Amino acid sequence: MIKVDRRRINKLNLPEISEGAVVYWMSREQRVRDNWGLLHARELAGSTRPLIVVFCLVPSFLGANLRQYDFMLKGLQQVERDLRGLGYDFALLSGQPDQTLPDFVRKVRAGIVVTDFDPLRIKQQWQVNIGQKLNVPLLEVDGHNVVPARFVTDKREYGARTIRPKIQKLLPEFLEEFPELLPASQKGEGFPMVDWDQVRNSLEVDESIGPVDLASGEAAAHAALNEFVEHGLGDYAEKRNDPNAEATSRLSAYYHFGQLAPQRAALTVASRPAGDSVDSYLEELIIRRELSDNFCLHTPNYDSLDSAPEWALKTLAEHSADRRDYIYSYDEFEQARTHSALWNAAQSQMVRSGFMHGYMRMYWAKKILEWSASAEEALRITIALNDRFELDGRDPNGYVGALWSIGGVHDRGWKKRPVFGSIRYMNERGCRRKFDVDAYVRKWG
Ligand code: FO1
Repeated sequence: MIKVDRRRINKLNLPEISEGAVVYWMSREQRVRDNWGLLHARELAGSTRPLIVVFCLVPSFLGANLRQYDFMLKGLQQVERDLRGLGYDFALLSGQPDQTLPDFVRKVRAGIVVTDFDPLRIKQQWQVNIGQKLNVPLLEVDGHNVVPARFVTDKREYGARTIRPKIQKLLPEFLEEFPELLPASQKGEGFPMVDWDQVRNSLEVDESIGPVDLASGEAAAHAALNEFVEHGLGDYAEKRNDPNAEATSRLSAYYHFGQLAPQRAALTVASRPAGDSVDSYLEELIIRRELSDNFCLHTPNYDSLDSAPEWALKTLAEHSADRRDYIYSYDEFEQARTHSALWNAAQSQMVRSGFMHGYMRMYWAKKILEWSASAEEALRITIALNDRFELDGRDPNGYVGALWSIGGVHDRGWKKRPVFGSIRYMNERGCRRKFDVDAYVRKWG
């Protein structure tokens, strides 16, 4: 018997459940296994209602390009195959979800709709619009956070130090094994198979940023998790800040597209012998990641400098007229044409592989602050480059990472310096103390 914890579920509109199918509108959690939203939809379907899974493909989502769409579509194709294998219907709708989904729900005479929690503005807006248009309930299920974002706290937290005890207190209740998704009990409507080639051809995205060499899909995500736990985790605490060691998990694209549940990774990592590596990975995976969702959920302008704390805005304003040794344009940054071989190498790593090492992401963004005309401009450039080249762009983690580096979000004040004021400073000398900078430049420069 599937029973999803009610504290993961949030009802977004007023109508009560009526006769008919259950529709699961998949969006952030693009997987079949370990998916609380899909499991709850299955729970509601029980033995009497058909369950239809639908994905709304937006022809151009927040400036995403072929790199991200290619990865996402390959994963979705596997989702369709696996769902059909269990006897479920899968449909792909093209267009804006608030234009297409309500009609679809009416057409299939659904009695209830379930979707994924996502703190991004556009998702929240879609949900409000769709909730208003439906005459059946729209439920949101948090399948991303181990401790549901709406439950852990009802306000924006100051930082890891304030959210950590709240999450830790609830972890024993929420870090539970997932039930298995049972096969369909009711025959569906028999939706035709999606024509994925046609879907690819219908995209209206920038194709100049091409796919990268990372296998997409739920199976690949599980394989990458197991590979990391077997071969990378042991050294994680010691080597995670060394971009040459490749000791990080490289799972972020799988989390971003929902091909891997953070909770699955947490269960797997937590089952290993206790130690610094397990602790520090769980800190990143649970506390830091859930802190990002908390920030975006309670900060509608999460991608603007206005959302930085007051002390940070004050110190940046005091130093806004400081002389900059270098000022680069967006194009110069994009083309890795700065004076710093280390910065250029980090930029090239991201452009070529769709991934920049976590430690370098901090250094890279801090230098954009140092070498831009203003902090606002620096944040704009950082987010634009991140969203264009990273596989996991346009994610709460990315917005919060940029604001941590440039706007002091979730950080505190440090020793004052030109341009930065008391925003934490990083420089190449610090990198040299941590890793072999020349080897990194040789590899990516
Ligand atoms: N979510 C959707 O529901 N439909 C889409 O067409 C879609 C496209 C897309 C492209 C690039 C990308 O990085 C994300 C995309 N997402 C899409 C959203 C994604 O699943 C995430 O939920 C959010 O970006 C972060 O929470």
